[in-house]
Amino acid sequence: MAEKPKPRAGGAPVGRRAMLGMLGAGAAGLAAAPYLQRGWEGFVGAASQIDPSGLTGLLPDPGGFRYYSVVGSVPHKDATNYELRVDGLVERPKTYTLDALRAMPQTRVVHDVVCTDGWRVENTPFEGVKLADILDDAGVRSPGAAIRFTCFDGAYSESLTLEQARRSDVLVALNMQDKPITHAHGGPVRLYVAPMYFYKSAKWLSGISVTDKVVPGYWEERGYAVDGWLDGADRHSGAA
Ligand SMILES: Nc1nc2c(c(=O)[nH]1)N[C@H]1C(S)=C(S)[C@@H](COP(=O)(O)O)O[C@H]1N2
Ligand SMILES: [Mo]
Repeated sequence: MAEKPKPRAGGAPVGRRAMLGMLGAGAAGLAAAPYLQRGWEGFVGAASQIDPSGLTGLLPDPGGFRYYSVVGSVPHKDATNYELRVDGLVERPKTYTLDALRAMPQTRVVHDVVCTDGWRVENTPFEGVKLADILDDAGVRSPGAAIRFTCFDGAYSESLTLEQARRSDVLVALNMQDKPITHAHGGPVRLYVAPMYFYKSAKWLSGISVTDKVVPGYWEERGYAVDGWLDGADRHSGAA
């Protein structure tokens, strides 16, 4: 699997230790800012704004996850303003509120989370609406064959084939580790594709569009495999 492209600052490559040192200096400056009152997420969000290269992804959070975003700042959304738009090659285009998603049958999937950068968080529960149920609600029409996911960060995108999207271990997730998904982890709603590397699990999910063929997503345009199967994944099982 290709690595994320190496970021550059001022034209010169910045090593991981150098960047972490710079972040350390930045953290001292941030101590006076209100960010720290928001705890770890506020710090990481703030640090990512002074670190457009994205290397804040190297900061481990207490749960073993690392924060990733391809943009510096992402709007916060909650039940008052969150919307998920389902459109493209469907019979019934539809927009879901957070409450509407909460009212649908919920499925819980427990699986290891694995990033291509080498970290793993074992046995992580995610819970939400099966993507298959949302697709059935909208009614995929011919020649629909794939899904394009978009995000309210305004930049990230992902894709799945229709067959992958209909698996019962692919969720429009509302909970992670049995709590509502935090903003830092892509809340209030993120995609969760249990049998694939975590880059397939788009954070801050806002759009599900049925397309006639796979449209490569953000990292896929930058060299990642479109099929992000984990080693040992059962590629043809419909089940979790
Ligand atoms: N919108 C969005 N979704 C994203 C990403 C991103 O940068 N933006 N990064 C992906 C990658 S590479 C990983 S490993 C996970 C990280 O999720 P986390 O920040 O909750 O640990 O989100 C995936 N989904
Ligand atoms: Mo990742």
